[in-house]
Amino acid sequence: MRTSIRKLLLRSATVLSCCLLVHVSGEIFIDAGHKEQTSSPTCSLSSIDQNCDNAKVASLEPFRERKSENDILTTNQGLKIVDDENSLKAGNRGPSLLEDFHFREKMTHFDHERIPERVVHARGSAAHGYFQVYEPLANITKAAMFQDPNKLTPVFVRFSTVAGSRGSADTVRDVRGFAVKFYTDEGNFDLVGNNMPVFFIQDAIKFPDFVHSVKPEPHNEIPQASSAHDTLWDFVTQQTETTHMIMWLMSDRAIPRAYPNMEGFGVHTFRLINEQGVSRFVKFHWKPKLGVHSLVWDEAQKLAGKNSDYHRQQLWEDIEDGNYPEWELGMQVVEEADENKFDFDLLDSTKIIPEELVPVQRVGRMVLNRNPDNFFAETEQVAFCISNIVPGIDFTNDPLLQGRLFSYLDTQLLRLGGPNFHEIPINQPICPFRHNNQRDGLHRQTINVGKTSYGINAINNGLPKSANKKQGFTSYQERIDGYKIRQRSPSFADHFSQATQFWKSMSAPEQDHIVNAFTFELGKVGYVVIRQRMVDQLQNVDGELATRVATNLGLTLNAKVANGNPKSDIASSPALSQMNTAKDSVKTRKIAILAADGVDGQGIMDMNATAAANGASIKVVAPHLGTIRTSTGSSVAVDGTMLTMPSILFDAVLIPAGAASTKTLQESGDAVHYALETYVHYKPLAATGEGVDFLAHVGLISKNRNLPLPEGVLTAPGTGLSDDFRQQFINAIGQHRFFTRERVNAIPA
Ligand code: HDD
Repeated sequence: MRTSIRKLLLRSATVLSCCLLVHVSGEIFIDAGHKEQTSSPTCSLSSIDQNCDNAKVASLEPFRERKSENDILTTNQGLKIVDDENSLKAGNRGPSLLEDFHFREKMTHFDHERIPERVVHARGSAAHGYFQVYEPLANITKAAMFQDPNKLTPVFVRFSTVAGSRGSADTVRDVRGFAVKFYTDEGNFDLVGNNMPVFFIQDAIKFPDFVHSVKPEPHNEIPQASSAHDTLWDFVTQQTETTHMIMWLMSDRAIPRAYPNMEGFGVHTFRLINEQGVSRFVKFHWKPKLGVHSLVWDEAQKLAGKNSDYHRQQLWEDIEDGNYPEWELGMQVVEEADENKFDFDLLDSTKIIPEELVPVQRVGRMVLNRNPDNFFAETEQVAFCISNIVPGIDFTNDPLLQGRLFSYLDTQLLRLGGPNFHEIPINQPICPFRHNNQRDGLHRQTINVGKTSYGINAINNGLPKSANKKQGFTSYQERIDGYKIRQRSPSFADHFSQATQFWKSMSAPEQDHIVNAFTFELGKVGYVVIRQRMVDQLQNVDGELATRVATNLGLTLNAKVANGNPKSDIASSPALSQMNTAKDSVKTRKIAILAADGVDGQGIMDMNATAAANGASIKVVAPHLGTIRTSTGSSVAVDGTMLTMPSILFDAVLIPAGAASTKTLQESGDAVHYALETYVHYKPLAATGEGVDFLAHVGLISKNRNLPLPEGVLTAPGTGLSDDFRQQFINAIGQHRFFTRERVNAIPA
């Protein structure tokens, strides 16, 4: 009789498979099968506001294609099609006939399938979810979505890279877009942010220049999705206001481990307005429950080739696996009276408000729990507009924000083909929204009725009538008094202090990564003069940083740099360092078990149970696919080979006991590389029994077992994994990386 004892978690990175580890009279073998990809639960129309917790998802239901076994192929006009394999021809070998309406319909539709990709943020992926406030925030805002802790406001969130095209790699060094569309009862509110809290420029009029400089160069469209080229650094060294953001771009924030490991920021200072009309300034933050973690640069580059969908796929799989990504919404609230108390301007988007000055209050949470049904219909056609606002929130005079208020609507008109893009299902609000006198235009869906399409009218009783001030949106009545000028405010003049603060706030390994990033990027710049200019610019940030980058580039510091004396009294901001992030969870972490025939099966089972209990997952990686035999003669299903599941897809590696398994691994260059690569990417490595010999064989630990182990390397004798050992390994995986582990330069990678 077969007794199922454990389900091995076995979603491979590319194939969805599952297998069952079963015991038959003391033997372990594997019952492998393919799990059909389940579609996410849908809400029917009748369940809106009842059983379905997401009114937006429910509202999409009428637009969803319904497939049935009785479906017959038709044209778009409903004509049933008999032959979809052959075009209409004059004779067997004759020319095709213009009369072939079916061919023409099929071909013209195909020819018109593409729309312009976003001019920036073209590469992205998205998910549905909800936002829930913890406590009513009536004292600071009247926005309905912030009043009721029992209310789930639907959201659609799109993450993106900035510079690359739609088909570019996920793991490139870049800013990540973090755009949230809240479908509130008062209309859509779009918080279109990034994973970095500042921006490259202070005034929107420079945006086309900045984007042209970072995009592939116009003469040959090289390089794709990379800032490491002449034009970006030419621009950066002409515009010192970019310096703070460049520090973020050169930091580990630009190569996140996964979208759920990123912070998000609204960047600008916005306003919150309460029922009494009192306005306060606010900066929005998204704080990830799983902490802020990053890849290392070598790994990010390899992933760009070996799995260019790395972030997209993880987001998809996390949601399919029920590991719903979650963030807390944070607010830094500043009283109007305090507007001028900072040594930077709140309206300057190249500045943060250090969390140590104004703490981030966590006011609610956002959970992403449903993948889209169709990439184009939802993720591609979603149109974020920073001008989508609700009562209780308002804009400020930040000149970057003001320019964005124009650009987003404008860009959707081109991308989505006209003024009716709000009617595309994913963009429709879930509250009444078509009551106005706008009419017609390309692809209009609404059938407006009646005779009047103007206001004020008498024929239709003046309908639709305007909202009263309590119901609708009114702009905050800020007094404006000034001359019409084209000029940057003197309060925007300090371009370096916060760049210095960022540098000072980094731990030593994070600083090393920044130096390496500058070295890489500037090393790809063909003009020595631009490299030198950047080094000069860095002298305004920190002398040591400038010196280290200059040395790597074979340059010397220029003694004549203007203002080359960064302020010495700038306090560090511990909140900026990823070293201080949450490290208490291994949820979604992936562990490779490197094994071959003769492996200790108990070790695999123990690790599987521990990983699953902690929200992590394992994959058995072996020299070949199929199954491997354990030391007791049973079988274990292999999830992938070292070729298809390289170490860069994992957060940690375990090499279990087993004399024969270890011997095979020692003789395999791929296995040796696997371990070394894991080590130089600072990941936790664990080994038991003979697996420990393997680590010694590849030189990662000393053959003298009495010497201390490198950080994040764990070993234990014997077979199986003791409770203590499992816990230590889980703790190590929680740390994510051991950046303080000494880098072994002799190891290639
Ligand atoms: Fe932007 C897209 C974020 C400045 C003009 N932007 C876009 C997206 C994000 C951001 C996340 C992708 C939205 C999506 O997923 O569809 N942008 C930002 C942030 C900025 C910023 C955080 C600075 C604080 N952007 C900015 C400026 C301008 C634009 C200054 C122009 C004046 N952004 C656009 C755009 C895009 C866009 C051209 C391209 C595609 C789109 O809007 O829908 O309008």
